[in-house]
Parts: sequence; structure tokens; C-alpha cells
Amino acid sequence: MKIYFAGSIRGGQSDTALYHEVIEHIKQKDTVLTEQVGDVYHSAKEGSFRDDARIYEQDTAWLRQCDMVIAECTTPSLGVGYELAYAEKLNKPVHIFYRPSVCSLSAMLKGNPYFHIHAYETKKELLALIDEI
Ligand code: 6IA
Repeated sequence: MKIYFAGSIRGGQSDTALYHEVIEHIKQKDTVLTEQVGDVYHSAKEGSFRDDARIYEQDTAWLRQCDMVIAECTTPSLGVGYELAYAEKLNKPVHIFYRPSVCSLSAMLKGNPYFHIHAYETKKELLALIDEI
């Protein structure tokens, strides 16, 4: 399967290393289109309009191509919120993961029955839930 993994970049990068581990785990069996989300070395600084336009075009093309969206939403991100709504409009299956001990997930996600919402606390739990889906 082609997986679109979504996670915060400019919204905050405190979970980037976790995204990287999740992406590596998914890659054992499937293809992840958005590996850069777990790139611990890239900087989330303001980019040029041209760079940002290229990112938008590429990411929305990948959303149209993917078979499933997996999003880690503990760190709130405008970009991830946009991607989730875009995926819903395309009728892509969307699985959202978050740690309730750290964040209160937006009602716009939690209240939408379209989304599959998964609460977890440990990395072990997260990877096991991903294996299940
Ligand atoms: O608003 P955010 O930056 O937190 O949005 C994060 C989401 O938007 C991720 O799920 C990505 O799919 C997408 N996204 C945002 N920035 C980038 C990006 N930037 N490259 C690819 N996808 C992105 C690269 C360098 C940049 C951080 C300067």
C-alpha cells in the first residue's frame, strides 16, 4: 500500500524522531510517500514561496495517489489539519493517532465519524495499533 504519513513540521517538531521510527516501521511492509516528515535534520524555518508552492503541489499529488493516510496529531499542525480534510474529500481511509496525556485532540477531528481515531501512550502501543490497521 502507498501510505501518506502526516505529522507536524512548522507546527512544532518535538515528535519528529517518533515520526521517523513510525515511518521506518511502516516501510517494512508498505511504501511511505512522505518520508521527509520524519527527517530529523530538516529545518522547519520559513521557506521561499516557490519552495512552499512545490511542497503543496507534491503533497496534494501524493494525497491523491495514496491508499491510506496515517497521521500523528499529538503536536497540532495547520498543515496536517488541511491534509486530513483534503483526504476526507477524496474518500481516503484516514487513521489519526494521538497521546491524550499530552494533548486534547481537536473536536473537528474527534467529532468527525469519518476519521478512525486511536489514542495511545507508548511507542510500543502505537506500532502495534499500526500493525493492526
Ligand atoms: O503546518 P505544518 O508544517 O506543521 O504541516 C505539516 C504537514 O504538511 C506534513 O504532514 C507534511 O506532509 C506537509 N509539509 C509541510 N512542510 C513540508 C515540507 N517541508 N516538506 C514536505 N511536506 C511538508 C520541507 C522543508 C520545510 C520544513 C522548510
